[in-house]
Amino acid sequence: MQHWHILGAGAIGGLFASLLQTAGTPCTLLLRAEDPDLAVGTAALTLRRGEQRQTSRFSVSASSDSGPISHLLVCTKAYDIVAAIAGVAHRLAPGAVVVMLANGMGYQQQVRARWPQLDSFSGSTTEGAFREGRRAICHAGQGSTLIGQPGRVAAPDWFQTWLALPASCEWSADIDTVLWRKLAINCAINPVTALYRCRNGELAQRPQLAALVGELCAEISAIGIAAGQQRAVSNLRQQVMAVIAATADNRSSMLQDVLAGRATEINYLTGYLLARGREHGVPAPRNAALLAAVQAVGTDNLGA
Ligand code: KPL
Repeated sequence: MQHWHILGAGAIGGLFASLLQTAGTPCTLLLRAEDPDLAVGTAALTLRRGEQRQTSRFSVSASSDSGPISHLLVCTKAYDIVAAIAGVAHRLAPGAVVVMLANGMGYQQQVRARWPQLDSFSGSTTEGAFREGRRAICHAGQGSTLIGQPGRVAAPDWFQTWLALPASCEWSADIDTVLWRKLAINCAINPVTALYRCRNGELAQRPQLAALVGELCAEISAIGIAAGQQRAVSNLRQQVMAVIAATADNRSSMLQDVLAGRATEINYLTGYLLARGREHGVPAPRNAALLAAVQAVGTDNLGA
């Protein structure tokens, strides 16, 4: 029987913990020093979909405990992933499964380089969930989740559990393209909304912002093509406009971070993109200006 430990029980971590446990797979929430909402012992989380509410009870363990962890789902912010895994590394035996579900790129390579003995996987989700309170999560929009491991075509056995969840979860034989596509879309939307403090839909409605998004897309595509990611960035502008239309009322995750005074994921989005641009000699002045502007607003450290 698989037993999953969840690091980062925010909206997405809490959603997957609830989905896994409801489907019969036990989950333990991992407490980090900076989690004010949890205490070691047990915790109840209520998942709301429209008028339907379902409460699940989880065991909560401190990261610093000593019990072994065989399957770890990490849903922290991108800039926290390496530190969060370091906090439980003593509990992870060689071959332990680690699934990382966060925006951005760069941390996947950092984790693989630091803990090559772990079986680490990356994912991308479009599930729409937000915290409604300390112990409640609203599952506002059903999306889909893709999980994979660079170079691995067939899904590992443990993934059968995820296939059985009441959510759309699929194995991706080409996770790099999936992550790059999400990175490209986030780079074109998130920093602009964070800087202009607007909802996603305004990027289509305000001509000046729509023009900026178009220029960003052109630079992102040029870098993606130079980095061998043609498939990820094909028709990027259309893909971005479709996401803007589908999420018009949303505040992007980066805008939410800025409004809450938290660090943003800019270094794992635009920072990662610009590093690939430098590697391939592709300039991206619009993206570089946005990186500097968002770094000036937030409290970000260069990590990617
Ligand atoms: O992924 C997102 C985010 O906010 O991080 C988008 C797709 C832009 C939706 O808001």
